[in-house]
Amino acid sequence: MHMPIYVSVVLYLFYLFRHGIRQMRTGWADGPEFVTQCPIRPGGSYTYRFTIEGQEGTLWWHAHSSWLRATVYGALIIYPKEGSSYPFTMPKRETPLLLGEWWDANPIDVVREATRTGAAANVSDSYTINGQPGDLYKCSSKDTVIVPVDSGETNLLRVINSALNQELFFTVANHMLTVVATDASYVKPFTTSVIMLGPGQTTDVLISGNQPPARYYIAASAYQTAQNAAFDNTTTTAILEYKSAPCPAKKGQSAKPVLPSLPAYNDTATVTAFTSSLRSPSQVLLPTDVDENLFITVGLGLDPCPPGSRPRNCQGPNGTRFTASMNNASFSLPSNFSLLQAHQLGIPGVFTTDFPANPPLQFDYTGNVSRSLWAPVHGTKLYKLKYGSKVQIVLQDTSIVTTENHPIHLHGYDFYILAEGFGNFNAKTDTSKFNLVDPPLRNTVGVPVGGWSVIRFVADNPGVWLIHCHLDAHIALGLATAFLVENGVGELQTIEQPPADLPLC
Ligand SMILES: *[C@@H]1O[C@H](CO)[C@@H](O)[C@H](O)[C@H]1NC(C)=O
Ligand SMILES: *[C@@H]1O[C@H](CO)[C@@H](O)[C@H](O)[C@H]1NC(C)=O
Ligand SMILES: *[C@@H]1O[C@H](CO)[C@@H](O)[C@H](O)[C@H]1NC(C)=O
Ligand SMILES: *[C@@H]1O[C@H](CO)[C@@H](O)[C@H](O)[C@H]1NC(C)=O
Ligand SMILES: *[C@@H]1O[C@H](CO)[C@@H](O)[C@H](O)[C@H]1NC(C)=O
Ligand SMILES: *[C@@H]1O[C@H](CO)[C@@H](O)[C@H](O)[C@H]1NC(C)=O
Ligand SMILES: *[C@@H]1O[C@H](CO)[C@@H](O)[C@H](O)[C@H]1NC(C)=O
Ligand SMILES: [Cu+2]
Repeated sequence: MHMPIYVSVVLYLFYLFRHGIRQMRTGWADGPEFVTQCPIRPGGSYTYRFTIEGQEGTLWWHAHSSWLRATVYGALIIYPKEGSSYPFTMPKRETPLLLGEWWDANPIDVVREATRTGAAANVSDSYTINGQPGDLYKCSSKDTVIVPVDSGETNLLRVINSALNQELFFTVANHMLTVVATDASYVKPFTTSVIMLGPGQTTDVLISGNQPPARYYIAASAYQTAQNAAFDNTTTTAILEYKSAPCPAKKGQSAKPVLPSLPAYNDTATVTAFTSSLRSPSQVLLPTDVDENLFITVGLGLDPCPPGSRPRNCQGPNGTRFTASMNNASFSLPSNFSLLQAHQLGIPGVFTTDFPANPPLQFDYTGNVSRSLWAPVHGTKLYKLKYGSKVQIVLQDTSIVTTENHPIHLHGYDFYILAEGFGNFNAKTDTSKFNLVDPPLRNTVGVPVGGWSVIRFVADNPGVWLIHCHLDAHIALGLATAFLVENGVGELQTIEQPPADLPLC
């Protein structure tokens, strides 16, 4: 049985995005501004109506307008249906842990400044766990989240990376983590001391109260792969507290919880070990006989400053402006209609469907790329998919400006991650590395720094679905495109009519 969920919102100028929900035919409730709706105006309201089909686990919702999701986000947890249970022993407790990012400034001012100057956006001043930085920052000893556990208990931690721009390592002092799910899909359980999440990703881990009763830090810090780029090099903490822990003051123990060691900010080997351990619980029904074989480069770029520009608007490296693209197309949002409305109503001039299936130029993607290739074209280029087509995408990082791990998120779908690797994808030698048996199912894949990922899905959800880097600093630069998935035959393969209260531009 499908349970409709009604989320009612009255919000200032943003739309909410239920990140990762496989809602079929109701793209109107997806949320990204100018993609599936126009923003909700001040004082306006819009009710998101959608049905959850077959998903269980941890997702989240967030604003999808400019950088408003810096503060507007929350967990969206889908429990097993009544009468069914988790595929692991029922934990005694469950704790959602949302990792966030905080600026000692208005985040909207930060992104506006970057857009105006063309420079890199300012980095955050702290990370947070459930909104609190933790006591490793100055004057923040009272602002620490306590996560309870007791000896012999198991706690299910639902970890969500809600940070705007930073991939994060996550660990707990002296405790191993048993990974049981990512992005609301179960995985074959495995044990690790540290996990890494890109913005947009979730990871459910079981933790056992099998250590001496005390207080232990839960900690997160940056996984940073862009070279010569500033980043927030701080550590946010919460405290895992055994209920039976002796009161530190009374027993004369150190008041400080045990601190875990976190990987170095550039420890890609640890990230690779983690992501390559992810497997579906059993053999999957993988789409074969691929209809659409796409190869999409992802990366940054530098635009020359238009003649006559003021130096204050050309603050990128050597008087340029930062940009980003997929297959050399830097994505701009429309402003008069949402893409989905323009598609549904047949309004011309809002988008084109000429997003290239392959890089327009082949080059050594991760080598020393000639400066003549660094400036992309700008536009609102979509890629059209027939209903039901089987799609494979090689996502290839480039070294233009810098190589970097980009967390690429696809709306409206989950996809299997068949393989990942470093350097340039080579169809002749890398196809044999595909996991065609039990690849993990996710909605966001961290494309390895200077490397590639291969994903596969069936285009069975008609609509207009954004695919983008989940580092918000990169969306603003154009690291995005959208799939226009055509209707199939019959009502159940056709996008629903827009709701009467859909916000218009
Ligand atoms: C960005 O950082 C610079 C340098 O610290 C500072 O002068 C500027 O005010 C910051 N911008 C915003 C919007 O906070
Ligand atoms: C990050 O901070 C640590 C501790 O303050 C310091 O030792 C390290 O050099 C910093 N690393 C970078 C890359 O800034
Ligand atoms: C990580 O950065 C440090 C300097 O901050 C460097 O010494 C080390 O070689 C780097 N490690 C990797 C794996 O790149
Ligand atoms: C900027 O110019 C300097 C000096 O010519 C050069 O060394 C550097 O590589 C340039 N940086 C970029 C990103 O173009
Ligand atoms: C919508 O905006 C685009 C670009 O700004 C413009 O080309 C197009 O004519 C507009 N469409 C309508 C119907 O106003
Ligand atoms: C990259 O290529 C440029 C010109 O093609 C050359 O000047 C530069 O030295 C090369 N850089 C490296 C690191 O090989
Ligand atoms: C992107 O397109 C621009 C404009 O045609 C071109 O100058 C540039 O070389 C292209 N770069 C790549 C990587 O295709
Ligand atoms: Cu990115």
